[in-house]
Amino acid sequence: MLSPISQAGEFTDLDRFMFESWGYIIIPDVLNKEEVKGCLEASIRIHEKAGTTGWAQVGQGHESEPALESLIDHPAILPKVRALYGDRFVLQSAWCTKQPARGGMGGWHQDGSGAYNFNKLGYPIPLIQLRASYLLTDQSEPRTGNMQMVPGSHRSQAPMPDSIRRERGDLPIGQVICANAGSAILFHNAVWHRTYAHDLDYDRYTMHYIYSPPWVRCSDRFENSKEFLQRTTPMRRYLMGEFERPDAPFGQSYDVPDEFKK
Ligand SMILES: O=C(O)CCC(=O)C(=O)O
Repeated sequence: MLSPISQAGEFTDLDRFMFESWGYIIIPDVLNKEEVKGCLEASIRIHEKAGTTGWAQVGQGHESEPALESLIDHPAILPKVRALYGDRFVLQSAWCTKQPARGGMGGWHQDGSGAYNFNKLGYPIPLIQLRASYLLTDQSEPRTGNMQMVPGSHRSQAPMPDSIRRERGDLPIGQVICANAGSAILFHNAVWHRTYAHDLDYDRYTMHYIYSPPWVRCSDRFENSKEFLQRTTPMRRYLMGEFERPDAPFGQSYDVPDEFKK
């Protein structure tokens, strides 16, 4: 099966071509077994603490769970984000998604804002929420709570038909992403996607890190924990998006971390 397979680290010319053509790339084996285990246990803890039931998302887990914090600036992915955005971007949100055991098909959607749809901004829909999704359970077979994506749909001027959306129906060009736990998917907000069915008897967890230009408001948190800002690294603090605004709106005065100055 065709697949936009990439590698950890540098965003190569081929990565760029695949990302522009399909709207996403898949990076296998980003996390080792120990890291997957740590992130999965952390994910289960934050959902238990939040008392979620059914399909659910919990944000801001990076503040309380070191394993989830370590993915914010993962060296396999951050160079790719930087290659797409330049030096000024923030972590707009970090959502841990649970697809419960024997969960059904999710709804097709593009990422963005229902309050002001990104397709109103122009064509092609700009890159405003670049998502890195880390699979924390095995999804190497279909119907294991995979992500399903429509390749190239970030450039479609036609919407997905309402009938398909209403019925959560299949379409001939949807790719069910099959990848091991520890793989990551990097994708454009405008790609049509959904959660695929999960037939097995355990809950599926995926960690989504969403990177945006510095002027986009965060959606998983009203404010950053002061304690977290104090104790975390300069790079992670930078990605939390706290910058002085008055004299230079929209992040112009946002000093980049030392790593970006090298
Ligand atoms: O985790 C998933 O299965 C999908 C999450 C998703 O599509 C979203 O948050 O937009």
